Amino acid sequence: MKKEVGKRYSLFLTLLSLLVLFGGLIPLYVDATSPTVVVISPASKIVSAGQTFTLTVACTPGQSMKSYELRVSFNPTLLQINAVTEGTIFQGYTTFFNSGTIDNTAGTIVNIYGLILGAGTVSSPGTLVSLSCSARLASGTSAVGLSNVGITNDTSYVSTTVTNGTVTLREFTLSVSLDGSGSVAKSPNQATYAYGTVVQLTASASAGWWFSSWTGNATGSSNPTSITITGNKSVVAHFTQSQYTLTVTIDGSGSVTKNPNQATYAYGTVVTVTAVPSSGWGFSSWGGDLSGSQNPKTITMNANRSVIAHFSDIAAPQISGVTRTSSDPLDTDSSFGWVNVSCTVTDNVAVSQVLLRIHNPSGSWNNVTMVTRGGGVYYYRSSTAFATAGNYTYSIRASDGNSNSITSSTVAFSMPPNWDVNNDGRCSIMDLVLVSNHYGQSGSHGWIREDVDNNGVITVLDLSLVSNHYGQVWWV
Ligand SMILES: [Ca+2]
Ligand SMILES: [Ca+2]
Ligand SMILES: [Ca+2]
Repeated sequence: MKKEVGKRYSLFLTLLSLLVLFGGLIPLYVDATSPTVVVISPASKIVSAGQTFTLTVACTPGQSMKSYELRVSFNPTLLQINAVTEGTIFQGYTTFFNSGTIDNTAGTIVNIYGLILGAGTVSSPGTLVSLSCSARLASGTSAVGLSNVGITNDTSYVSTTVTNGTVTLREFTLSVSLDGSGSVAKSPNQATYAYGTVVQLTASASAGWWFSSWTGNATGSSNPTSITITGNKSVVAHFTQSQYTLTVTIDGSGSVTKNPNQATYAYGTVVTVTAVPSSGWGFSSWGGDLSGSQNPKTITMNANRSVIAHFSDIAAPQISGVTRTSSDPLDTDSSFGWVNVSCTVTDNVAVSQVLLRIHNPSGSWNNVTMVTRGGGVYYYRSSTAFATAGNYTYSIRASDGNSNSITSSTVAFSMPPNWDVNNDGRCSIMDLVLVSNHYGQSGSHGWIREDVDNNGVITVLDLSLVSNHYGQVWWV
């Protein structure tokens, strides 16, 4: 018997040493019964604003139980308790249950209790009560607290352990996506937002783009706009590429080609402009939003652009139909003789001046202005310009208003002296014969060359005037 006691004592020591060794690791239950555990379930509930949900007060009895009583506290700005209903723990028994008094202003439920009527206890886990809850339109975390928790068996309160819970009313996301090129600033700029937060959205278009509208959970085209967070929100900001016009103005005559040739251009498009002058015209320079005379030239479309192409007249006038008429008979006496030179001058723009350059027999020269009589016809009529006998040449120089000019070919013209009646360059017996042939005739003054002194009658004086030059040669 003692030996047996000794064996037991030895076993006890062994167990004791094990307890000393592992005492820090293995829970040591000294009592025969564990505490009854009362918890809010689920311990951490996450809900959305406005959501209805159920919390329970769950109980794991540490020993047989017969009744419970408790109070609940919560944050009334976040939660509203709609109803308290009896739980499952006393299922199968007739019970007496009081659902308590809900105060959604104070955030309390008091006087919740329940018990088994008559004989009976339970020791299986179950729920004491269910709380039908609504999340208010807010975000945040409410503690759900248990207090005045009492659990009894048939005879007394039993040891309890109480664990509170929380309900978190989640925050929401605001996602912004971009259509086109730009950015959107959120103010405040947060990863998540509490329910009811007003977020201002400001769209900024990239260069060459403009903000056009919002879609998704924002609408319209106001910028900035604001959105109230009542859930997860998503917004699309639409940007539209700016289009610009390229206007070309022509100064002079010609055209300008654009490559690419479009009615409008997106921001940053590089357009090559090529000036193409009309026939008789030359490209001189760019104006407006371009300068210089490079051709072709490029222009970058980062705004509406206006370009002027200046073309200048490079075609000289044209001279045709150079004609000379003169008095008949020719006469160096300006009272009786004249010479008229005429021509036709045309220009692609306008004729500004037509000059007749006369090279005189003496070697001098002079310019005289030809006058127009319309239709491009110009003339110079003179009774004095050719009043000296001898060899002349003349040419016509025509100018437009743009520094273009042309000179006609040179025309030779000889003005015979009156004593060379037959115009053969020398004074001979033939000239005297011609005068003699008309001897005694009369007419208007100088009507024929034989009336050398232009007095209207052929007399000896005419013969004398010729004879004074007999043998002279003027023709060179
Ligand atoms: Ca011209
Ligand atoms: Ca002669
Ligand atoms: Ca005469």
